[in-house]
Amino acid sequence: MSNTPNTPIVGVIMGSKSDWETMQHAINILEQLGVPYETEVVSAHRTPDKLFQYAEAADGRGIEVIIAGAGGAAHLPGMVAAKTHLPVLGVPVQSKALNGMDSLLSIAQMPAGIPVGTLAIGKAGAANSALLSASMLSNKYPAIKEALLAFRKNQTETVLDNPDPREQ
Ligand code: RP5
Repeated sequence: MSNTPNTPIVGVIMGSKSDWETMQHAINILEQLGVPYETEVVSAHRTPDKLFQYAEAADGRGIEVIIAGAGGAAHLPGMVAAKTHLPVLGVPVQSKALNGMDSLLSIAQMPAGIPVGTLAIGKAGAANSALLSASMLSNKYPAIKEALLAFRKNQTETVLDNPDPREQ
């Protein structure tokens, strides 16, 4: 059990600024839960050397979980996972050409030995990547556990308090 550090413990990277529209939903949840994070663009194809440097240095800088979002030929999460033992959560960004099926299959179908925890396509996957990060960190950091449990309780109560589907 530890106090939540002031320095980032979750790294949220994405292949392009165009992924921000999706990945901001991960950031929103991390902020709600008080999880220290960092975020930046790291492209598997356009900045491959930066990808290697980021993945190799992450553990030493105190990062405990990496969330990687990418679309299309989405090699970012898998290549990051290949260069670090840290858990990597992959978010398939919904591509224009193939609606994210390309992203999903690129990220999910890893060879045995190098896992990527693959989330759903798009906004739901981004939000859930942050919630899953919080779950992974919750037994070490009591404040994150408390925030996560409160988030879930509030979500449940909101649904129970509004059972009429005709009312928005
Ligand atoms: C991937 O290619 C990115 O993750 C993004 O989803 C996709 C398109 O990138 P842009 O052409 O919009 O920069 O590398």
